[in-house]
Amino acid sequence: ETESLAPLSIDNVVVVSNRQPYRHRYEQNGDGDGSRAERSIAVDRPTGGLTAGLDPVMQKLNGTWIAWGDGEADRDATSEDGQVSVPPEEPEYTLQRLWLTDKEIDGYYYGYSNRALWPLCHLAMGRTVFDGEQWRTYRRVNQKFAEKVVDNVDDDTVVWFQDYHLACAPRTVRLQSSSSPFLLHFWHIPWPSIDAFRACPQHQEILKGLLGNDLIGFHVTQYCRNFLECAARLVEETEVDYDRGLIRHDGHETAVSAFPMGVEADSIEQLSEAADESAWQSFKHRHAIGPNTRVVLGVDRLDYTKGIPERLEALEHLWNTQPEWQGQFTYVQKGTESRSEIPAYQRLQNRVDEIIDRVNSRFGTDEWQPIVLVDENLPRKTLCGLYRYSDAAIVSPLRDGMNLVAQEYIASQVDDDGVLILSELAGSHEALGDAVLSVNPYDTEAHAKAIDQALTMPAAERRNRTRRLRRRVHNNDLSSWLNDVFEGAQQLREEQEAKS
Ligand code: ADQ
Repeated sequence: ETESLAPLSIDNVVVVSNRQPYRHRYEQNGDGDGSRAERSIAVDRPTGGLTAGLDPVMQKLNGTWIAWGDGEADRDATSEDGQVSVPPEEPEYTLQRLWLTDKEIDGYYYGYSNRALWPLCHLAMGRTVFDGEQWRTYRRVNQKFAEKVVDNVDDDTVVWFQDYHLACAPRTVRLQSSSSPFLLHFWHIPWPSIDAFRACPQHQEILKGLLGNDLIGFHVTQYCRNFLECAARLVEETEVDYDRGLIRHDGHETAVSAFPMGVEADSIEQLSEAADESAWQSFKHRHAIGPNTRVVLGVDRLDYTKGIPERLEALEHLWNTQPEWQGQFTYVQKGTESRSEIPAYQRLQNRVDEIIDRVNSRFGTDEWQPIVLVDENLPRKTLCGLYRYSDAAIVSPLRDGMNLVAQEYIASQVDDDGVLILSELAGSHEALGDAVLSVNPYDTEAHAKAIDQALTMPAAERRNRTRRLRRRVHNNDLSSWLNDVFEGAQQLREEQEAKS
């Protein structure tokens, strides 16, 4: 993977993220009483996505990764000063852990990050909770992260912040560090329009925190435009150059740019090639799906932004208005429980269960169950097998920064035959272009029609569309995204040096 990375003149990188790339945990040996002598430490390593993609880069650059440590095994594996070398068997870089109390995790993670910023950025205004105490905790935890960064940088360091958990940290680093590291931030979720963002009582401080960065990346240009407008109109004394994507504030310049993220297309394709049809048949058998019943797939975290109830209602509408589809296909929802400490997520889970029960009892027969919910944890190869052998997939978020499931589904189509139904409101819709079957997830009738269309599409058209999509996903994969981000930082740094 790292072979494809262009040679970088960046050689000192500090990544800062909420989640850590390696997690230690105790494993029970035998059936003893759990005393220390009978336990050993195991390490969970990154599987898939950004963390897995960034890990080899960090190994190559011998960088530092700052994240919060979680639990007793993490503590026992970490030195006094919070450091642990990873990967454990052949150390290449430093994982720098910081510790948070339960109260801090509540206020910062389950609180402000996921009850204020997450719904705000996804335009779910009715679900936002702007709680003063949670906000102060968020700011304090950001201060903790910033202090760790300050301890680990010099003038040559590129600091890379990940996501909405760390909006305040960049400005603190800029103000408190005696050196001038290059600060880069990637925001993985949408940036809303000013009309939504100004509702956030802390909008000034969030924006100013982010304007501590030298470069901020978003998935698509619309989020960049929204951010530029928020900065121009909500932060006093800013100068914004919309054409060049530059914001000047407090004597410092921040560049804003789109870097559409991709997936590890080659390895997904290999896993999909390796997934054989007999494993697929036994998956179907395990879930009481007939050998000749077609399958439409959905893979999501159980999050209210993913449009799962809306999708289930479109399916219900289809089976109701076109009964000839009853018994013809099963919809398989792979859903992973997520953030279930938060009431809105518990309500969503209940609602999903309710609709599935209703639809299954309304249309189901002894031979056929319309909807199957799979909540078991599937290995990546099995997931790629599901992608490959299902007839169609529905990715219908109400709002999504990018959505990588859509791209993983395309990368898995080694037989060039699966149809992707994709929401117009996902960032990946802009990235994938016109060869997908588009849907507005709020439009139940059109959604049902798209499912009908996916299942009746002629083979030649499926092949044609899939080939075009696969090319796109391969040309814009995860390593090319990493390259673009690092190159963007490097270029800007050179420009800064030339100016000073
Ligand atoms: P997420 O909201 O988590 O990520 P997404 O990009 O769809 O959304 O998924 C990330 C990864 O999780 C994918 O690799 C996918 O395979 C895996 N995944 C999701 N549901 C799963 C399930 N039920 N079982 C197994 N694996 C599952 C956030 C933003 C997105 C953005 C990413 C990356 O919300 O918009 O694309 O970050 O920037």
